Amino acid sequence: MRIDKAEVIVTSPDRNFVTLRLTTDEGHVGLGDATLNGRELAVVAYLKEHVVPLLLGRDPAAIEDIWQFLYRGAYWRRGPVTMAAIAAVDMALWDIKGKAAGMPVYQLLGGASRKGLLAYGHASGKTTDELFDSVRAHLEQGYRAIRIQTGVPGLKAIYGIASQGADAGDADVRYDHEPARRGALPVEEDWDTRAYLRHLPGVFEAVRNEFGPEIPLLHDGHHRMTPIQAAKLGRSLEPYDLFWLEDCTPAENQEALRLVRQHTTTPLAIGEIFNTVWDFKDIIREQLIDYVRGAVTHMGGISPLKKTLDYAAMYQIKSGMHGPTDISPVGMAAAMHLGLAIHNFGIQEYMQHGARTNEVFQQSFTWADGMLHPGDQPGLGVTLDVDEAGKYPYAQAYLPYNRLHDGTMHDW
Ligand code: EZ4
Ligand code: CO
Repeated sequence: MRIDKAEVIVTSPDRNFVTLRLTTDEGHVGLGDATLNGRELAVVAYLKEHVVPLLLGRDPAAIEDIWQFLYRGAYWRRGPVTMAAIAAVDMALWDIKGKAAGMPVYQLLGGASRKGLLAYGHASGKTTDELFDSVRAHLEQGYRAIRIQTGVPGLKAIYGIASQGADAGDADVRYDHEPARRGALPVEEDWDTRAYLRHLPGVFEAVRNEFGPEIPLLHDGHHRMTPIQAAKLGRSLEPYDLFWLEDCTPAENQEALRLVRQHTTTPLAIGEIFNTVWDFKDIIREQLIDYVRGAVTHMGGISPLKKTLDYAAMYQIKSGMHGPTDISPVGMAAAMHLGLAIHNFGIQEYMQHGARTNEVFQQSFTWADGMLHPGDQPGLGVTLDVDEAGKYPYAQAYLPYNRLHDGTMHDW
């Protein structure tokens, strides 16, 4: 078998997605997600200019060799643009291998280790009342684990809080699902860590009082704290039994987690912006985290993320793959196949794509009783309707950023 066509398809149904579509001489089509939120076209150029010409004529069965060729052969390793591009190739090749074998990808990865994947959704609200409504809406949708994000008194706008979308008056702005916003420039938000640290424990106390002790609750700190602030937050949240505290400190400084770890038993999750096993190596070996947040799309594909998670398994560290709406349905499918197959699955983030996205990408996964399953179609189980995709041209969109009250840029 040979790869005889490689197309890079950009579409923006509810938001921007970059998809690599490989076709073989035997007519098999493989899809890979290469979406890098807010920097999408850099990956498009990387793929079109430097990867597509290297793929044509190759045997698509040689997944590991092609991965090593693209990673080692470039000399310039790692980084979000490079690794999203390689991830798309890896996913598309697993998709083709599955279709050629007549098997879903999870079977090729060792078969199902469980019936389905526990998934968590994003509840949020500016106020505690709005937050409670959002939690109730998620429970009605069947979610059995919920991330809690809330407004902070004195701050105007915070990432991931639903009601800002309504304020913006723009039906296309899905703040309830995703903070990226279409427009020529990113939106500025404000931040005050001390106000946040004062406010959050009371919110979790209220949520536990209202919804009981059983439901797994999660929280995303979005890289905003110093190590000592993160330690303090982790400790103050201990009575509310979090499933995890995510990205408590900026991810570049992995040693920061040692300090956090010494002070709190709140479980820690990190890694949605990590690209390779090297970003995880020390924090896994030192057991500084409990969950690996890497996404298939941003970690270079199914192959390297499986290796990373197998390594994590030796330390009882589990998966918690990133699953926001900027992971395309193809990237989500890849995560579901991998999560179903590995022994150390923890939880899957699941935000739900919009109706237009689901028309562009037809998907075989199921969502029932709070659990995801990738389905049993050969390959990844996603088809891309190219005509439908063509209706939605690329639209510039950025994540927001934030500044402190004195104007200083802060971590987002
Ligand atoms: O900010 O997906 O845990 N989820 C998150 C997301 C990320 C975006 C970045 O592209 O933190 O909302
Ligand atoms: Co996050």
